[in-house]
Amino acid sequence: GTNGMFTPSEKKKVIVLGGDGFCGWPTALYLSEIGHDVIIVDNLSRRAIDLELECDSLTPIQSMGERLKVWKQVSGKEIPFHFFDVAKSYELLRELIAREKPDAVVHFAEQRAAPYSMKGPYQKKYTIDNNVNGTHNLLCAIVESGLDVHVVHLGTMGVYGYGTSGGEIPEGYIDVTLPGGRESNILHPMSPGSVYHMTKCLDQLLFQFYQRNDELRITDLHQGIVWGTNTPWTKKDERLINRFDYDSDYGTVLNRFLMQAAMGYPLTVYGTGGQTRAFIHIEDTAKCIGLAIENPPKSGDRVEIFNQIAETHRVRDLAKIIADLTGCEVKSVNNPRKEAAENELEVSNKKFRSLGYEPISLGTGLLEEVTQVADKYKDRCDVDKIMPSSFWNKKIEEQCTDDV
Ligand code: NAD
Ligand code: USQ
Repeated sequence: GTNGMFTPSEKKKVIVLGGDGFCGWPTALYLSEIGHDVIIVDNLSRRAIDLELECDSLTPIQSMGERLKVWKQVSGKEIPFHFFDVAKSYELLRELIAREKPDAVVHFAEQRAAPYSMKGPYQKKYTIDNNVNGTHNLLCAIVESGLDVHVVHLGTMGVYGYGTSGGEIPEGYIDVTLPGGRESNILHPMSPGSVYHMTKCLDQLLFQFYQRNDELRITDLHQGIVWGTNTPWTKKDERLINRFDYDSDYGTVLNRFLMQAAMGYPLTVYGTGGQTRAFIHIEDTAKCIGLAIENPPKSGDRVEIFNQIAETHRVRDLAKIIADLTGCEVKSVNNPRKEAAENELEVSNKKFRSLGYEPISLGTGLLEEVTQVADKYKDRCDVDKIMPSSFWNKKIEEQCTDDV
């Protein structure tokens, strides 16, 4: 049995926007596995960005047609796939929702890499257009449909920012006393660290507005950095394998370190590595979304916010854990980002815990990731894609390139 899985109280129809991606694919399989009727929408833009960046998933991912054929063979379940752009094809989205009448829409379909969003004007503008329009189209289409559809959005811990505020980060909202003494409960102040993170802050305002104006039922999941590759469902057949990004734009820190360890490449700690971040395993991403679908807010309730995280770690501590495990070296490289060199981070995840979430912790499966995934596919790695190639501003770029 798979730890932490549950049988939903009722079978639901769920549209997964962005169901070809790193989080979306394993989540679609999980939701299908536990009995929901799943429909995937994706415009395959992530695969197209691989062409632009001249790199590829470390793991050999199959075409969507192949993925869905194999899933049918191993599970007996059919997942229809619709190829269109959620940000550009409003009519297709509206028609799909009106026709399928889903109970829930899970929204992963955004450009999610902070470094890519800072690469240049094209990527900045694309990230804003794609993410803000995609989210708005979804909300607008649900209102137009007149249906009571629960929106489950993948947001980020990064909306809170990584200052040294001190104290625990609550689940979305804080009590404040406004000037003049008025008591209020408001969204935690937002402090995005990239154009990408900024789009998630804009998404939050769209959700607040559509909840108040149209009583949409919305859950926003402030997710930490996802690590790992496979889940019990993507492991059912090698052709179901999940993507694994290791390049400096899309690779996230822990997965990059795992791949670097397998390659014998010194771990690329940016600056002092004093940055503290929140982490969650990919299998828990899927399970938490199952829990969110099972526990929708009631109509009229404010936007439900969960902090979707398992634990927090400092970057240099992560590097040390992996160095101790594998014997690899650790290297400090100039930080291509504008961010606090050192920060504390304490995060509440009480609500998910109260729903039965038991997180997979870092100790579990780390070495298996190195040997079964990173090491197994390391011939596919292009080492030229490891060092940073997006810089937060011109000054930082000069410092970083002077060093080389
Ligand atoms: P991903 O890029 O692998 O997947 C996103 C998918 O959405 C891709 O398949 C892409 O083709 C699709 N997509 C993008 N724009 C689209 C559009 N306009 N129309 C249709 N499809 C579109 O990213 P991911 O890592 O799976 O992240 C999914 C979501 O989870 C993102 O919103 C991200 O912000 C959030 N998240 C990810 C992480 C992480 O560590 N990977 C952490 C926290 C939050
Ligand atoms: N870092 C290194 N070395 C590397 C790569 C990154 O030291 O080789 C550092 C970065 O400077 C940063 C931290 O590690 O301080 C995290 O970087 P990351 O690329 O792993 O994660 P981030 O940019 O925050 O973005 C990722 C996902 C994004 C999601 C976010 C969740 O790409 O979609 O929203 O994690 S969160 O961190 O909670 O904002």
